[in-house]
Amino acid sequence: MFSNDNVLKPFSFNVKVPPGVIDKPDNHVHRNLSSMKGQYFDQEAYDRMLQREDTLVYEVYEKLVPEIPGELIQGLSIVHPGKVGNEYFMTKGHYHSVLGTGELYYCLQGHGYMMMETHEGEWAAEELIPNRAVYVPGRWAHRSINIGDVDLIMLFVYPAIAGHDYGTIERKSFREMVINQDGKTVILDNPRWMTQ
Ligand code: PAN
Ligand code: ZN
Repeated sequence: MFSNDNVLKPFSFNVKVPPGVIDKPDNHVHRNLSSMKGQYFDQEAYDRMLQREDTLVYEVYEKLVPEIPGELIQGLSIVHPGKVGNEYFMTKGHYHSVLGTGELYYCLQGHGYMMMETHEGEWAAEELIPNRAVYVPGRWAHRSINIGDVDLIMLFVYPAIAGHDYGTIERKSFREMVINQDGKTVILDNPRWMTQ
């Protein structure tokens, strides 16, 4: 993490897609199935899959900057293809701790959805295809979901002060889920969603 005394100089970095890497990331996060307990609808399928292997579901590469107003964190999010039962691989999803901070995503490869919702119960899903940008306004929780057969790769940019609130989604889940039903991708009400 950057301390506030660090003076930030302009910089650039190369993005390589595929495979979905950036030069000299400050952080490389691995999220495996075991870190997503309770998030997938089909709990039995989740347990069975985890018994076989703690599969890598998604990765994040970050370029860090001082966490002060005005600075922007950027990086790549890579959601691997796969399903737990009929539900597609996805990120944990979160609200920003500073609720009013937004985020821009730019899809570089793959096919998916950005699932979003507010504390007030509104929800929205935007389709992710290569060269499409999705804007997540402040106040909206967001989760990316890979509905394709290849890695879903997105560049993201968000305010360095945003912070992450994972707890709310871990407790309540998302209102809608994206599953494969008889070979078709559908968005359905999530029975695990809690209103409070
Ligand atoms: C992204 C996400 C990234 C992984 O950088 O952190 O896609 O998703 P989770 O953080 O939900 O595990 C972002 O939205 N940052 O704010
Ligand atoms: Zn975010």
